[in-house]
Order: sequence, then structure tokens, then C-alpha cells
Amino acid sequence: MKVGIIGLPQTGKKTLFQVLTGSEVHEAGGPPKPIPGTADIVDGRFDRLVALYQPKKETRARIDLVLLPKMEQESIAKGDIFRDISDVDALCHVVRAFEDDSIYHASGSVDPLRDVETVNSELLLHDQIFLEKRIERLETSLKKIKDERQVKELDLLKRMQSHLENEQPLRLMDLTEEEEQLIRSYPLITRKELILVFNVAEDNLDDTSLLERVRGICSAGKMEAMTVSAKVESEIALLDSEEERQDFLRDLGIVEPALEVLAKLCLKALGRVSFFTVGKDEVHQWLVRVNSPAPVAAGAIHSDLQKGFIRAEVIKYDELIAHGSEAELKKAGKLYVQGKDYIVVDGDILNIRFNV
Ligand SMILES: Nc1nc2c(ncn2[C@@H]2O[C@H](COP(=O)(O)OP(=O)(O)O)[C@@H](O)[C@H]2O)c(=O)[nH]1
Ligand SMILES: [Mg+2]
Repeated sequence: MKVGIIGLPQTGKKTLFQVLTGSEVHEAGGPPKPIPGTADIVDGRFDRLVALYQPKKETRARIDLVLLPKMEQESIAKGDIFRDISDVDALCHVVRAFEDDSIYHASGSVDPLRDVETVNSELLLHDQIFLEKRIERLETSLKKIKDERQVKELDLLKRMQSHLENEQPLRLMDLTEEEEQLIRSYPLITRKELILVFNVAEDNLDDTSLLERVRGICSAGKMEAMTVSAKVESEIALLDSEEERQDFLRDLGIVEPALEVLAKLCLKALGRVSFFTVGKDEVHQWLVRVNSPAPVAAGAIHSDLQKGFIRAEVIKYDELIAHGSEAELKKAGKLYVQGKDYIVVDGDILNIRFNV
């Protein structure tokens, strides 16, 4: 379960990756390779819970990231880049939106919408070429032996092909469970969820005009979009205390920190929600697949909790904050006891009752 960071050269990919993973990337010589890393999920709810419980230990949820080589003529022509891209579960496309004459742009000017188009066309083209080859092979094989599964697959791939010819990414197609199975092992890139991260100049952080301009193409192509200043984020990351960071954000007039927005979009793209366990010993944020029943969430904590699951005591984050403490919340009768069919909702605080 990992998110790949892609983009044209000099867009801020590395700066953002370093901020997210808290690591330093040294670009080695030789052919460019994907660089793996792990990022904490930034979530203000976690910080509030830590403030409330003052636990001995704090554990944030984490996701895997991969910094992929830049998309440029050479890597595109060789095709290596697509193999790397098809290896990840969701994509985060960093798009340059900041002006800076001292930093070259591969196309000579800063034009974020053009760059989104450029990259999307390359991804569409990759899937088209893949499908074309696969269809050809299937047709040859079907001439020799008639195979029910292959007939179905051919029909599906042809539908996908005409979809791509209309310049529509494959993520727009609704597939049945059976169809999903047929294409599961294929390196189709436009099937993956895509987040556009516009790297804007520091003084454009509160400017929403770019996001308004892309709203149409985002809903048409089922993409998410956000703005960030990779440079500002890397400055914030250098600050020593949480207090300083808060002051800095306030001075910039930032209401919802970009890294929190990005974390949310990444979880959505990966089809994950988070829940919490809380107490004096530890506040812990966990990730589970969306629509997981309570025992599966319990299993994310420990397999014993799933095996011996009895019930889940559920607290709603917003209700806890509104009542100020767990004791007040319980007095108000807002501790919910749920059984094994309960579907965990993002932000739930769970206490699993189990026996071993
Ligand atoms: N002015 C400005 N420069 C930036 C920003 N983000 C990155 N850069 C600079 O742009 C160059 C490319 O950044 P880098 O993170 O290496 O991008 P990558 O090549 O896409 O990985 C570096 O010189 C960065 O310091 C930004 O938000 N504003
Ligand atoms: Mg660079």
C-alpha cells in the first residue's frame, strides 16, 4: 500500500518527499531509481487526543511513499518510468506552479494546466500501448483455442481501449468484481487514483484561483487537487517545537495545514480510513480498509483481538471533543457498544473487548 510521487523535472518532488518522510535524499549517480520512504499521517485529531490523554507513548499511523524518477523525454522513451509507476497503488503528481527564474522548466515556462495535460497524456498513452499489445496476443491465442475467460477478457480490454481513445482515464470505468479480477495483474496506470499537488509560491498559498480553474478537469477525470508550498513546508519542518510550527502557520493565515490535506487525500486514494485507540499508556492512530467491520479493525491492532472479539466500545471523536472528557461523554450516554457487524467509520475511537 504505497503512494508514488511523480512529476516533471524541477517541480518540488524531492523537497516534498523529504518533508513528508523526514529524510534526506541524496541523488546518486547512475540511472535514476525509485526511492522508498515512510510518512507519518498528519492529523490534527491525533494531536488533540494526545493533548487530552497525555499518554506515555504516541504512535501515528504511517504510509509508504515512493519518490519516482522524474518524467522526462529520456525516461518516457525508455519506458522504465512506467514500470516504476505501475508498481504503486496511488499517484501524487507534483505540478510546478511557482515562478522562479533561477529554476529551469523543461518546457520553458510555468503553466500548471499544460503540465497536468502532458503527464496525463503520457499515462493514457502507456495504457493504450499496453492494451493494444495484450489485445493482439489474446486474439492470436483465441484463434487457436477458444477459452471462455479469454473471450471475456478480450471484450473487457476492447471496452477499455475505446474508453482510452476518448481520452478518459480507466479509473472512470465501473468494473464488476469479476472484471477487476481479469485485469488485476496488469500494469494499468490510469486505473490508479491520482492526486494533483500544485506547488505554489509562498505568497499564493491562500490563492484559490488555480484550484477553481482545475475543478472542471478534476471532476471530469476523477482527480483530487490541492496546493502546497514545498518550500514553506520544508521551512516549517525545520522549526523545533510544535508551538513554533503553530505560530508560523497562524502568521501565514493557514487554516488547514497542507500536509494534513495531503494525508487525507492519500488515505482516500488508498481506500483507507483511520481509527484511534486512546488511554494513559498510548494514543495510537490505525489504518484499515474502508468499510471494515469492527473485528477486522481489531485485527489491525493484534490478531488476538480479532480472534477473541466480543464487542467494540465506540466513541465518536467530535462528541468526545464536544464533551471535553471521556467521563463527561459517558455521563451523557455517548459510549456506543457495537457488535461484530459494526462498520468502522473514519475518526472512531475504539476500545475492543475480547477474550483469549
Ligand atoms: N521558489 C521555490 N522553489 C522551490 C519550491 N519547491 C522547490 N523549489 C526549488 O526547485 C528546485 C527543484 O526542487 P526539487 O525538490 O529538487 O524538485 P524535483 O526535481 O521535482 O525533485 C530546487 O532548487 C528547489 O529548491 C517552491 O515552492 N518555491
Ligand atoms: Mg531535483
